[in-house]
Amino acid sequence: MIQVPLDHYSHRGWSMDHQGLPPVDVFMPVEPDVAVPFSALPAPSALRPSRPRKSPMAMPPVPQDGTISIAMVADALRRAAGTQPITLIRVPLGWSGEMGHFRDPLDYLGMDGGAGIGSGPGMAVGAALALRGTDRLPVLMTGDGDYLMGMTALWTAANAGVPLLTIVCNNRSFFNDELHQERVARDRDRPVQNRWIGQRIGDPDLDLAALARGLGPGGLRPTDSPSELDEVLARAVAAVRDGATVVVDVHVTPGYSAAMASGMTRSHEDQEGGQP
Ligand SMILES: Cc1ncc(C[n+]2csc(CCOP(=O)(O)OP(=O)(O)O)c2C)c(N)n1
Ligand SMILES: [Mg+2]
Repeated sequence: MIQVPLDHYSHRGWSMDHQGLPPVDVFMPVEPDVAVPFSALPAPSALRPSRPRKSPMAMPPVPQDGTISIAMVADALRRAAGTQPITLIRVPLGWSGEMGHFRDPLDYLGMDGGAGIGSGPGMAVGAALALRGTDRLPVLMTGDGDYLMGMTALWTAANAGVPLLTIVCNNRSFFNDELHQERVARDRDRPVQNRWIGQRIGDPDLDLAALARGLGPGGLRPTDSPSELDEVLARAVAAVRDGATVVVDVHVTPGYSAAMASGMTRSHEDQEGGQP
């Protein structure tokens, strides 16, 4: 196990930002792309994917109930982009590794260093500005919570003429915290079905694309229909290629990957070694 991080520059010992330190054999405190020349990576087919844990909450790649999953959005985005390389500036928390293979350092820019919800839109505008004039399609795939806490940054993109495609994977919830509340409910023998309280963002549902239009960017009306996805994303990609800042609001099924959901909702007693 080789770890190639610079995380320790942003962590504080007193707050234990680092959380559990992984057991590693080799620690290389440098930028990853300095440490690993891409030619040295094994071909993707040689990498054995880890087997996801089973979780009742895991979002299936293609839901059977006619709703849209994040995996379906990722597939539709690839179809809409065609041969143009995509830079995924951010991915939503429900993203899972198998939803896309990143081969070039510009394929995916990673998360922010501090895990602050609301940082996505601002960082996306900056990244899209840096990519303006290149062959890349700059795409922010974001959760509705991250979008709502920082979306006023999109005015800057409209004002400065920065092409950017924002796809809100709108599960109508701060879903991450529904899972935290579920975990605490389990630990304290409280009703798990109350986990949504204070976290759901619905009733009434928000029109996130209309909010964007109020700031200047283009916003396509919300969609929850798998059959509309291709057409909506094709229109959005065409507009971004013409230089526009565009927001697409896609209603996705709430859920995380199996590994993430089961890790977040295990009670302390369930954890291996019983560590709190
Ligand atoms: C400024 C800030 N407030 C609160 C949190 C705690 N937090 C982490 S994830 C999350 C919910 C994110 O919602 P969304 O972007 O919609 O993603 P989802 O979990 O629904 O996929 C919250 C509130 C945080 N990380 N930063
Ligand atoms: Mg959400």
